[in-house]
Amino acid sequence: MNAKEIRQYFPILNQQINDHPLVYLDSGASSQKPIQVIEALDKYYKYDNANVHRGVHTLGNRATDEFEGAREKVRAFINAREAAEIIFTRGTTTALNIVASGYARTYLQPGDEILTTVVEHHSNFIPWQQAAKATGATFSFIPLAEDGTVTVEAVKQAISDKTKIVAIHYISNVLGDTAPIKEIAQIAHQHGAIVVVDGAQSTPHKKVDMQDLDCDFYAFSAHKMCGPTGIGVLYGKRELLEKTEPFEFGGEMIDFVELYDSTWKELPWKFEGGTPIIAGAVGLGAAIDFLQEIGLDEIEQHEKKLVQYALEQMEQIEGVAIYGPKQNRSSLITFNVTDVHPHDLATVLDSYGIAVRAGHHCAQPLMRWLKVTASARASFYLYNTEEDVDALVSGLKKAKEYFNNVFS
Ligand code: 7TS
Repeated sequence: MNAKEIRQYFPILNQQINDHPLVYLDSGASSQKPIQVIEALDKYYKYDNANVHRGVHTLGNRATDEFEGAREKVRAFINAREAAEIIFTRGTTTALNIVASGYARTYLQPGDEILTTVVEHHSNFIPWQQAAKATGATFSFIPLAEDGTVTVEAVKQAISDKTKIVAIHYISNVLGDTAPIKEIAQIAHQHGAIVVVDGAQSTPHKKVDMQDLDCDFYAFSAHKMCGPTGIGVLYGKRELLEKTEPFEFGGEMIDFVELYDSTWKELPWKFEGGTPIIAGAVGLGAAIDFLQEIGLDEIEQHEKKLVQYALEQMEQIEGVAIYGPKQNRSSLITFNVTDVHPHDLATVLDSYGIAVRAGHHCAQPLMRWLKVTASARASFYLYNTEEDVDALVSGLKKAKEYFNNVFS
């Protein structure tokens, strides 16, 4: 994989920010989009746009074929059994809320348990916290290892027959650890619980296989994997999706509407009320084609090498504290520099054209566990190079110097 060649597909990367070449290290928040995806959206709107599932006219049929074709691409991409198990949503957040609302709130009873971790992004935390509050279920946490990782042992100890739902990240957006989802699913199933996986940070960076992982629900967002904003996916096993109540009611998701009751369309459309995210699905399909052409294994290898290269250099800088596991880390590094607020750090880095994220990363319980209020994060993707890492390291050194001078 040649990241320098790949960069040519991303027009946005070819620009100066504050008189420096842009070094985009915030793909964990949202990735950039290749020309292939931009052109697919352009083509759809220029030549094929119409509403889906209703018309007999040619544009309507074309749009429907492209929309449902994208669903099939997603199915193959994550190796789901059937396209009906792929629900298009607004993103990971909506996907997880569908399960928390239509499944957890419908079926949990007082005394049942939702098991999660304090590592979760708020999108995979608050929906469960609120579902527990609404149903009287217990909200419990798998204890973390010292480096913040989730071990199979810890899951075995935390789970019980009261556990009905295990809600967990595949890759954390702060620590970059990879949770042992396949083993967790096996353990959960032995206890009669289901596993809901937040795949927002895993799907862009590694091959994922629903049948191999055997998780019950899985959520991800297109905008973190070269696709457009406004669309994501909820995967669910058919029998569980059948049991899950619809999240939104309205046009397109009904079979029959009577005065005092209604019935729902079959899967997946039962969850896609209103005009669906047609162009978004087309864009997501193009993003999948793009990623597959390069190869998810190649992307993962490239990022692991970059992260290793970055870690080696960042560890040398005095006063830099890095969070998360040392080994087997995915595509991001979250850190702090002694006596420098991460927002100030990110502002100085931006003055050198380097984009990193600073803040609590929508993971306040984890910040508390780490005993920090905020942190900075550099996140990498297929278009990042060793030169980007060098720029970050040099930027960090300059920022440290700047703050040392200002405050000494
Ligand atoms: N889960 C994880 C692990 C995430 O990283 C994010 C977004 C979400 C859920 C929510 O995804 P959305 O597309 O519905 O917003 N994470 C980040 C981030 O780390 N910085 O900005 C957004």
